[in-house]
Amino acid sequence: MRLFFITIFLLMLTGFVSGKTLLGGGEHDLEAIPDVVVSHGENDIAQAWLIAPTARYAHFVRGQQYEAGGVRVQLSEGNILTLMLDENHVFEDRHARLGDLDGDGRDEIILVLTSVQRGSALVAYAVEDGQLVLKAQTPFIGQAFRWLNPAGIADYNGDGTLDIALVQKPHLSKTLEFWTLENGKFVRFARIDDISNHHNGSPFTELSAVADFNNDGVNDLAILSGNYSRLCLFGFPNGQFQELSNIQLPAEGVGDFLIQENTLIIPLANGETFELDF
Ligand SMILES: [Ca+2]
Ligand SMILES: [Ca+2]
Ligand SMILES: [Ca+2]
Repeated sequence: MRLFFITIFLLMLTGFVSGKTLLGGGEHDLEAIPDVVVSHGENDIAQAWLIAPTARYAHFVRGQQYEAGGVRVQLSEGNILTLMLDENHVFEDRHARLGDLDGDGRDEIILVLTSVQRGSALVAYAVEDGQLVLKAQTPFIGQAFRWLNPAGIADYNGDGTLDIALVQKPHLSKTLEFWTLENGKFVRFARIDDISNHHNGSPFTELSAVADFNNDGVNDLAILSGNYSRLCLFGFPNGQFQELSNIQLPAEGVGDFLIQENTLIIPLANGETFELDF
């Protein structure tokens, strides 16, 4: 009996009981990446987080010394599911995003998957038959040490389906792209050059924000110009891709964008913030 309690105690220490319940959620997962960010969902997935830190792909664009080798989710009904990548891949990402991209009431898990030979791609996983399975993927950039950074998930063009904004190669060619799932495949429906949402080596990956900046009832994207000195607002008024606004900043934008009520706040390189009311 004593041995039984000791065993239970040890299992609780490691965070698992019967491999099904993770006590306290992702923050208490000993396999989680350092400084784990846990995403919370309201559909079939309660939590999602990155695990298995590895140094096998030494790109480290965010200034850290690891990438994630796997992702773990806790379903709303309690079960834990884990997906581990092989030696040729990492999740070159900060957190696992949740969103129902195909409107079936179940969340997809949206991540940056990087091939050690071919660079990054955007991927969406879903829970099927009790497993995490790859549902859709954009093409790999095609070269090692080439990255993409997601900028926001929203229904930007107002057609009722969530879309994903991302910047391909935010330190090099700097192209903003909009993708959506169509018949189970990622399709790109808008792009524009000379936009960025990350400084190479910076821990701040969210130099972008989603809100309805022009008050037409559809969410828009705030992001920076390629030289980080201008705030650019993009939207799809009447379904047409447009730059809604382009504003000179007093200094380069450097920190994660924040939205408080109806104010967009951008941390600047001079230590001050730029604020835009909308
Ligand atoms: Ca779904
Ligand atoms: Ca859409
Ligand atoms: Ca809008």
